[in-house]
Amino acid sequence: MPNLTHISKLLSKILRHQPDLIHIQLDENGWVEVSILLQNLAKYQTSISFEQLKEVVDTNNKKRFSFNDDFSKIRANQGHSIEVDLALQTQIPPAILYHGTVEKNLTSIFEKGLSKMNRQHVHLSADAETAQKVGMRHGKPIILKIESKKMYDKGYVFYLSENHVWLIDSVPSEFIHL
Ligand code: HQG
Repeated sequence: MPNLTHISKLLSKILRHQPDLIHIQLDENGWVEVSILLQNLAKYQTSISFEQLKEVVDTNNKKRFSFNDDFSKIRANQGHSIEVDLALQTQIPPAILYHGTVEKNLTSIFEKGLSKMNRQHVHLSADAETAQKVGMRHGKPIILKIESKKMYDKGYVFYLSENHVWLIDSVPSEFIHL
């Protein structure tokens, strides 16, 4: 019986990056029918119940997934590498947002700015502590401060995901500070 973390990681992989893994397709907004997801998970990966799926959605530490209103569909809230339209709302950012990274990326980041790399957006955090955790996934974390309000005032568009990750297309180096 897979544990909740295992299910969450598998769902992230399928709903953000590789629906092909269990032969499902996401719609243009990133949703898939829960019944099809559970059926194909059982067929190609591991069998989980609707109750387990709901527990993962409800208890996930980063609120990575959402159901629609009648629980018939599910999607990842952000972090996709495949192209989906999350119909995100634009938002006015706070004065400063944070980005966690590692030293080996710094030369390139200060040369070219922050790019979305394999994802659909650059991910920024509202607090330094969260950025530290994001950076730690890649090694010893370095926290960059982003002058988000200044960017907003210059016309850059910011989005806030369902689970409170700030998203943007790119951040030019002039707005990035150590
Ligand atoms: C770096 C997790 C060189 C960037 C987290 C990062 C987040 C550059 C890496 C979410 C660069 C990309 C995303 C440039 C950016 N030159 N390196 N020009 N521009 N980078 O994993 O932000 O747990 O795709 O600094 O909490 O680390 O999956 O992005 O180090 O919200 O839900 O390129 O993933 O969420 O790495 O993390 P990633 P990220 P989950």
